[in-house]
Amino acid sequence: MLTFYYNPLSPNARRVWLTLLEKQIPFDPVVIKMDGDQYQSEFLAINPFHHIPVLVDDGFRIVESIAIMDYLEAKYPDPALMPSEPDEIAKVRMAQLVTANEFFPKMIPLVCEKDDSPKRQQAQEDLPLAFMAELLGEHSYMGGASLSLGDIVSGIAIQLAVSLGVPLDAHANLQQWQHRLMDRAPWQETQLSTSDVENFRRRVRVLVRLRQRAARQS
Ligand SMILES: N[C@@H](CCC(=O)N[C@@H](CS)C(=O)NCC(=O)O)C(=O)O
Repeated sequence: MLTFYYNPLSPNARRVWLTLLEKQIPFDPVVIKMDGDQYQSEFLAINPFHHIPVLVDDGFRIVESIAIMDYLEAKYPDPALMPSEPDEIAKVRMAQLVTANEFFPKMIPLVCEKDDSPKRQQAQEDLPLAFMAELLGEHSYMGGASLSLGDIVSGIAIQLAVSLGVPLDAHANLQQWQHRLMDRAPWQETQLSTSDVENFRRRVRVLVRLRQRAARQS
């Protein structure tokens, strides 16, 4: 049996949660509260980087959401969430990596700054939405005709940006794609409510302050 360490508010954990649900893989859920649980020695023994998600499969421990998704895809190939054509594979990887390396870091001010802050406005303008819209093009999904691991990673980030007030009006294809994703039962099951988003914002602000304090002390 798979043991999945996560928190329903965590977008990185939601990547794995959605992969498990889309593939209908049974798992034992363990909720990590993220208010200090992640620094307990019991959890640090599982992930020394104090992050969720973590997956443990019969004693085999995997950290890093994208590595876990790759593991699940290799071990449970049906339904496939990776295309097989070289250009489609590249698009799925771009959707994942541009989200993780370019999109998510630029979202931090959207989460942490007050609603009327100029830094927040700037962050909104800096989000690479035009790139993501171009990547999707006229296709139904990032990797072509069917849902992929690229849609899971980028779809979660763009959905979170929208719930933080970012409009998608300039990108009709991204809007339609978001509706397509939200028609799926696993996406409905794991969607954050308005109060969840506020809770998430509060938790991230605390984490950012804790990291700044740790950096000043080192
Ligand atoms: N690169 C990691 C990042 C994981 C990550 O940052 N998780 C956050 C929750 S979304 C976390 O566990 N934060 C707790 C902490 O930093 O102490 C992944 O993709 O799995």
